[in-house]
Amino acid sequence: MSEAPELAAAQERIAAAPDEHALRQLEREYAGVVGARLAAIPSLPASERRAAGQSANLLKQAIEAAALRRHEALQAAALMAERLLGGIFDPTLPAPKPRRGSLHPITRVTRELEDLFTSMGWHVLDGPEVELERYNFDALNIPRDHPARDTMDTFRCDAEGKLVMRTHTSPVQVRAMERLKPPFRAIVPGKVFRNETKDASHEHTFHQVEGLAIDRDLSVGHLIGAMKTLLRGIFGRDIEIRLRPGYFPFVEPGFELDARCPFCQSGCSVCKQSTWIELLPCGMVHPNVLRAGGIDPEAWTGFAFGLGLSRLVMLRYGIDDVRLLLSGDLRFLEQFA
Ligand code: FA5
Repeated sequence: MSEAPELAAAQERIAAAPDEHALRQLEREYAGVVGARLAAIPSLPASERRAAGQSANLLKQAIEAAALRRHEALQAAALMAERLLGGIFDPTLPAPKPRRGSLHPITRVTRELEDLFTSMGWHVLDGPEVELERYNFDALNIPRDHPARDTMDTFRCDAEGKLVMRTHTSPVQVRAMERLKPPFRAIVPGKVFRNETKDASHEHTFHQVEGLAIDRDLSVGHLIGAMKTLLRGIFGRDIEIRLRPGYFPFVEPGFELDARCPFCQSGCSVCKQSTWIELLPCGMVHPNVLRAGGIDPEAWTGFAFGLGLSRLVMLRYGIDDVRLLLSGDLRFLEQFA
């Protein structure tokens, strides 16, 4: 047999070896062939020995190279098979389910409150988060040198101090009066900002819901009725309330409304053992504020409230740290899915 067809046949058989076992058998077979050739060299005439040695070596090298190529090909195929069967990539499997998001607890409670109030004929209004100082303070009966400005640590947006990040949703009271013809009732859910040190119950960015009703002859009785309806909507049952005097320059009289703790009978950590929770500052709209909104205080009256929505959401879901609400932490948010 001449060398070339012999080599080609060996390479072809090795390239077709179906698996590692068959490949090893062929390697052994050809090692035997090469070994026999080399062993026969001493018995050959001296003139043929050199060529016989070269031919045997050529065969040996060609077989080793072909075996290595086949070995690598078999390994790659085995790896691919493992991937396909081992589930790393299986084109026939159904696609993984997309991760579903959920409504933020603040969004949920806001929507509930919007449903509750719109069902009673209230408007839902919006206002700018970057606010004119005039609306945030002056029009609310808080002039420049008024000490109440100090209680709301303000982020200022320009050197003259004309633009501020609104410190409460109350500026929308005056904006609403400018926009709507009395009588009207409106709530304003929204984000507010204060340059405060953060702790478990204080955030620099938090949510409030402002409420404003303008009509003829409104009284504290109407205010209390509206607050009771609000709390019934939030907690799903009647909640006992009490009013304490509270000072806000834009209401007169002003109150702090406390609700009987909905979580206990005789004191718990939520109500700090007092059985009352401070929930809702509110009051009758000050005549100066009505005037600033273009409404005649001789003809019209109003009541307003400023619900601390972030704290309400904490109460509702038993969240013990306000900083979690806007943390963007998925471990926290996924609990509301
Ligand atoms: C006000 O912001 C008044 N505008 C509320 C008001 C409206 C009174 C209408 C009368 C009539 P106050 O600063 O107390 O008031 O804030 C209202 C509520 O916001 C508080 O009761 C509290 O629940 C919440 N709050 C205040 N500061 C923070 C804070 N740093 N982090 C989270 N919640 C806060």
